[in-house]
Amino acid sequence: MTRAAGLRHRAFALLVAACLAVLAGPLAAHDFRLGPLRIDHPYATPTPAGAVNGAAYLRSIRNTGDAPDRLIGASTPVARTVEIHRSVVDASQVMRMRAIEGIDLPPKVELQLRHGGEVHLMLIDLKRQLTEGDRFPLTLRFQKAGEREVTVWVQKPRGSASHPGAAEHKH
Ligand SMILES: [Cu+2]
Repeated sequence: MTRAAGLRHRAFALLVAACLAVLAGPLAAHDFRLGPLRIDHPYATPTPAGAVNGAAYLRSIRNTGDAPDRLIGASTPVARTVEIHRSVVDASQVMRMRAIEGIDLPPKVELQLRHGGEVHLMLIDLKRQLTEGDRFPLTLRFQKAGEREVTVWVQKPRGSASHPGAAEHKH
């Protein structure tokens, strides 16, 4: 085999491997782009019947650009309002959530906004129950990049409890 043919062969093998990896993925994923921002797999955990609030997450958000941006808000037709929350452990070791004004997205940095993490999007006053398999739109608002509607998949995350404190969340 010539060197060029060998390289082509190798490239093809990698392509096949990549395709197989996608097909074999345990969970399908979805992602969105807005300018330099890459928003990977928005999801929400199912809510119990009658729950007032829910929580939405992003598997990751990456700023591939050279300038900082900031996530400053969100809205969805399934809730009256959306707040960006940070979980903090207070002096008596109780986990509490408080609303924050935004999330900084420094250039070339990938952040995770996953369940069990520090930051989440709180869906306040749900208009309907979120059940597994559901999808709903969520509009994310960024300081520089503007707005992007993404689709949120409602799914039970593997091996996790539900949103800590969601049930007793008060405003
Ligand atoms: Cu919260």
